[in-house]
Amino acid sequence: MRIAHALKGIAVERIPVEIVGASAENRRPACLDVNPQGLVPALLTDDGVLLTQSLAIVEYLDEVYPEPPLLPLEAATRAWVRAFVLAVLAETHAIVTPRVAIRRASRTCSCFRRR
Ligand SMILES: N[C@@H](CCC(=O)N[C@@H](CS)C(=O)NCC(=O)O)C(=O)O
Repeated sequence: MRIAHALKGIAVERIPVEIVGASAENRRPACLDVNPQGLVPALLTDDGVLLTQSLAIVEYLDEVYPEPPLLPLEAATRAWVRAFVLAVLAETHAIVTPRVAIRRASRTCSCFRRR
């Protein structure tokens, strides 16, 4: 989202949210009031609409601010870019984000727990 904003030349107010460890803010009421999923990024538009999910937000930015376009013109190259995005979002990031990584780590540790 940051890269999309920069490429489009859109100025936004950015509010950092701690998502790791005991000081994680994303599961606290102040953040859950903004995004009940407790995830970042979230984008509040000038019209007061809250958008979530990074791909949906980036596509929204590309539709509302079409220049410069984020996707290449040629169909096969567009497909390559979309495949890369999905590999990161759907297959890689989904298993390393804190809410998932912490559960996976605790499960792995329990395999080696002494009796
Ligand atoms: N599919 C979502 C994933 C959002 C997501 O997992 N964001 C991470 C930070 S990059 C997060 O908020 N993690 C908090 C957590 O796992 O508790 C998207 O693309 O926006």
